[in-house]
Amino acid sequence: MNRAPSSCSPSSSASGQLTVDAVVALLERPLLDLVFEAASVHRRHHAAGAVQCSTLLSIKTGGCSEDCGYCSQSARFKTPVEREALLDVEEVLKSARAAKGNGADRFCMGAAWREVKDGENFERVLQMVRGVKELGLESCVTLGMLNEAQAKKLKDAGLDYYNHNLDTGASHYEQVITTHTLADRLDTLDHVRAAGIHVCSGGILGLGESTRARAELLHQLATLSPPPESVPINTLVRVPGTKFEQNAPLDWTVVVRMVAAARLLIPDAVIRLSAGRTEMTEEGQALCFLAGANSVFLGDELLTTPNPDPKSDAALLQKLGLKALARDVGAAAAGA
Ligand code: SAM
Ligand code: DTB
Ligand code: SF4
Repeated sequence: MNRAPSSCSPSSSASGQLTVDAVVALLERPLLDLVFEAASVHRRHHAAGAVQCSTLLSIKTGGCSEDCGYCSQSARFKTPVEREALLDVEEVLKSARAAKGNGADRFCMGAAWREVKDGENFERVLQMVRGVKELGLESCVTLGMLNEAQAKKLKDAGLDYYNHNLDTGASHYEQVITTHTLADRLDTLDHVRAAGIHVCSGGILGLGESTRARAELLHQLATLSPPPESVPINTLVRVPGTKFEQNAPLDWTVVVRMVAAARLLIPDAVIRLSAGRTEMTEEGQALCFLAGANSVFLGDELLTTPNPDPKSDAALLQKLGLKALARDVGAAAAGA
């Protein structure tokens, strides 16, 4: 079902349905108007001083069959990443305890798989999810595509969020990935939703996409019914050996515009300023927080690439008067 945004509607079609053209127009608005409106909507829907903090761990690294042109873990590219087997449960829980000690409220585990396969490895991931929940942390996994029964098993293990990004707009998708389709990704999101797991889905900027492709991605996310609870906005980390290693760095305003438009189109979602923060200035990040970003990854590594030093992140949050949450930002805003 298509839906118009609940506030500050960008112009939409006569039927009131959100259109890609309307999202293009939103992305092209004068930057400060866009940020001002997004900030206003943000403050109506969320506790503006709070930032949800996740920590990531790669539980199974490299050797992936897929050809995602940005990814250090695709077996199709010769990158600095070495292939590793699925980690042991205890090793993962040790990292989760450390993440909790460092202020994270959610622990996200990523596997370089095209899809989940039933068997010993999946059972081990289910044990990891149970263990993370026992530590009192929210749990998130990103394991590639999955079917309905697998989503149900993850839910039964206590999984809170499943991350599965749409990555880019439909018109640009085949320039980035050819080994699975956008329709495959949407099917997995349906299974996650049907199992009652919160959906975390966003995309990547800097893949050579047009403004229209960015608008298509936002349109697709905003018209999911319901839209994702969590929307990561990643900027390409240019990994040597990948298809996009030579892509030009993005102008910082592109990220701000994408965050602000996501905030206006999906007012209730938590928007994560994800990969790419090491190349952003503090000022650029500050504008993203003003425009509605209210989540980050904390910790000096993402999956296989660096993230800002935790001390500098703590200092940045302190300078901006933002507080890391020990629980969901959306729940705090609702007074739960
Ligand atoms: N294999 C699973 C999948 O594709 O869903 C999970 C892991 S995959 C690494 C998770 C997400 O990380 C991708 O969908 C992509 O959005 C993001 N990502 C991967 N490499 C990236 C890079 N070099 N720069 C920015 N984001 C990246
Ligand atoms: C997401 O949207 N960003 C995270 C998480 N979901 C799994 C991954 C970022 C990966 C950046 C590249 C790397 O470290 O390999
Ligand atoms: Fe594999 Fe995921 Fe990387 Fe694509 S993004 S190559 S599916 S690990």
